[in-house]
Parts: sequence; C-alpha cells; structure tokens
Amino acid sequence: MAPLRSLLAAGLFLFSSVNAHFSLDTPKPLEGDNMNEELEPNAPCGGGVPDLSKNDLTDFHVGGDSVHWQLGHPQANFLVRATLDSKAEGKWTQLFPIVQQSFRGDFCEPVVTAPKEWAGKKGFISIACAAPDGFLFQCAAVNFVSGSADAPKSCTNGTQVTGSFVNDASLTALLDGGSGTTTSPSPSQSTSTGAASALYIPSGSLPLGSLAVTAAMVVLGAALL
Ligand SMILES: *[C@@H]1O[C@H](CO)[C@@H](O)[C@H](O)[C@H]1NC(C)=O
Ligand SMILES: [Cu+2]
Repeated sequence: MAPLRSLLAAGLFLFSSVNAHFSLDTPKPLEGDNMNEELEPNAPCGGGVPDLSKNDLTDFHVGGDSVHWQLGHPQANFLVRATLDSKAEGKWTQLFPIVQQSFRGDFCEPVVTAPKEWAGKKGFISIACAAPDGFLFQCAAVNFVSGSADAPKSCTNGTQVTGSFVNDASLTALLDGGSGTTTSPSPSQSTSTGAASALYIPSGSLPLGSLAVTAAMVVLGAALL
C-alpha cells in the first residue's frame, strides 16, 4: 500500500500547491475579494480598473505602512510602486527595494514608506510581480496620510518564505524613467523556476473541480492511513 499512499500524498501536494499567481491582501486591492486571475497579466492593475473618482480608498501612512501579498509560485520578484495619477497611467515611483520571494505563501513588509509630500493626496499603490509565467499586477487606491501605522497581527511571512533584495531590470523598467515597455521577466528568474511554471494551472478555471478532487484525495488518503 505504501507506493499508492505516497502517490496520493504527491497528488495532494500537487493540488494544494497549484493555485493563484499572486494576490494582494493589504492595502485593499481594487477588485476586493473577487480578483480575476486571468486578467492579472494586464498592466498596471490586473483586472482592477483604476479611477480615483470611483474606487474605494483606504489610508496608507507615508511614514510607514504594511504591504501584504500571497504568492502561489515557488519564487517571484516583486516591485512596490505608486503614483498620484488619477487613473494610474504613469509617473510610477518605487516605494520599496525589489524583493525576491522564495517559497509560496504570505509575504508582508511591515514598513513601506511613501514620499512625505504625498500626505493628503490620493493615488495608487501597484504591485508588479515578475513571475515564471510573466508579469502580474494588482493595485490599491489609497489616501496617503501622514504618520505611520503599526502593522496588524496578520502581517506575517509564511514559515518557509524568505526574501532577498535583488536587481531586476525588467521591473525597474516599469518605473517612471524606465523604458516603460513590458519586456519579459529576467532570464535568471525564468530558468530558476522553469519546472514549477510547467505545473501552473489558473485556479480560476476550475475552482470547485480542484477543490472536489482535493477533498476526494483527502478522504482516500485518510482511508489508507
Ligand atoms: C518578511 O520578510 C522580509 C524579507 O526578509 C522582511 O523584510 C520583513 O520584515 C518580513 N516580515 C515580517 C512581518 O517579519
Ligand atoms: Cu502565475
């Protein structure tokens, strides 16, 4: 029974690890809890439609506030950028060094700052991710306010998640003064995660189906133990 059991365990691992590109948790994303993953490759905000006259805004403290996302790939590079443009059409400023996340799961930076003179203005924070399957984007519409905020208890990194600061010219090009063109993510990135990208299945395509399969495998697996 051992081989079958380990096969099922492998299947379980596969199904539980094959999910989202990445999702933004804090600040509140434009699409709320209803992110359309298929639109996530669209710059500058994925499926979110940036328009300060319509979007819900949350406060972001220029002296330091948290930015929290979940990654569904084993590794990706992230750029945190922001603009005061009312439709997020350009003028992107970098808010935090480009960070390379290794391992799937939660990543939260408790202290991300914005230019002090932005306090009292409205704008967008956009997270640009260079993933094995291309660029991915999410945005939040925010009121930039003065002062700093303590990160909430929910601001944690996954236990196996690590971060390191890296150079990524493909992401730097997405800043004002960058080339502005969308070239493919850096080659080192794609090669190091090539095997994993082959496993990617958009979770939007069969959310209930894969859940049902996972549930069935849990039941089967439990029966065999
Ligand atoms: C998560 O990891 C990053 C990168 O190492 C680090 O800068 C950050 O402070 C960590 N977040 C928390 C909540 O400890
Ligand atoms: Cu992806």
